Amino acid sequence: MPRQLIPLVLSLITLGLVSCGKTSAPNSATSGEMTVLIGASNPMTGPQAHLGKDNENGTRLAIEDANAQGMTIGGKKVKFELVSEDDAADPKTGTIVAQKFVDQKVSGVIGHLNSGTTIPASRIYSEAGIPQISPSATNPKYTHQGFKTAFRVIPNDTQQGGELGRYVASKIGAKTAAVMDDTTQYGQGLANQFEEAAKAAGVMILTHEHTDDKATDFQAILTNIKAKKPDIIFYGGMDAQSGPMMKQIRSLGIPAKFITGDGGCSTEFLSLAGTSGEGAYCSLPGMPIEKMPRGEDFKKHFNAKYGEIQDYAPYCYDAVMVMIDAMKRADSTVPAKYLPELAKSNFDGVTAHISFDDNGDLKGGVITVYQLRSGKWVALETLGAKP
Ligand code: ABU
Repeated sequence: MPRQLIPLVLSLITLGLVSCGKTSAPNSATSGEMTVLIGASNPMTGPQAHLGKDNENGTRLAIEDANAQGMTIGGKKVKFELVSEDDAADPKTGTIVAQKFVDQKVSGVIGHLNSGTTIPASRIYSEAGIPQISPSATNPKYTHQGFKTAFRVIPNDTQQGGELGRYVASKIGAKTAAVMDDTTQYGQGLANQFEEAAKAAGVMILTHEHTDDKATDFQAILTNIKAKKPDIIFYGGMDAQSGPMMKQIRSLGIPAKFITGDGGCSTEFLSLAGTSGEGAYCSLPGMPIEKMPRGEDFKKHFNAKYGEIQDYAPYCYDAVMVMIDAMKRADSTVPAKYLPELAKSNFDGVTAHISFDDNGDLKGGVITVYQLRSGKWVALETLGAKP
């Protein structure tokens, strides 16, 4: 390109009059084909990047499968396109990403991964009328703010914390517990729900300690916990903390059992905790993958392309598919047109049959408790209403 033309081309790019490699404008119809943007926001950097990648891959797989079906919506052949953003699990960055998605006119959002990003972002999507389905954020507040655009495809922490609190009393036989959380909306919220249910089931809570979602050294807190001799330690937080914490619990000679929620129930926990993790308990919303309606097929399909599932990839896949199903029934990808259909979903997903209550929460969700045995998470029991 002649050097004298460069300033002109740069100006046109800034004004959006020249594309940077795209063949069609987003969410637009050209020559009979319509490109529909689906936003996905996850932590793609930092200590939770492995979970963010897992979510992104589950979302991408669904979009590829939907495109392979060659769908026609509103008389146009549709091509779905993933717009993936890194919110770094940071609430402020989450709102910046949300505004970016609104400005890009995405048709829907799958995410965010964390409750701490999902909740503040949900107001922005609500004001813009853009449907949002979180595959992993479990803090109950997300769907209890009165936003018609907010949905999730997994049970929330009122259910998860409640089931875990009762489980340690009735099945593990704990009489005393130490509680710890990462001070995030997820970790602290889940720990509070656990504490309330455990107390109600007769477990004495000896202490409730707090760390954060960047910490890796828990020696001071664990030394305090050791002196209290709890039967069990509950941690509300993610695997980047619970993995190293587990090692430190054992290296300090603390004999207490250990239990955590879905944020620690990952493949990554197995490597981070190593052999110190043997005997640890965790929970994941939903049935074990082998018992999900189409779990085995999904696992093979996902493993062949991306390797082991970390945590939420099947839920990301379902979130995309239930959104597209609503678009098909509405015969429109316009948010205001397909949103009412999304609320009325009755969809046979990979993970469960998906329908939503008036808040946008999954109806009939269950929680499965696992134990780490010989280096693997083994499903012990599924709790709660059957889907
Ligand atoms: N549900 C655990 C991880 C995501 C979150 O709720 O923050």
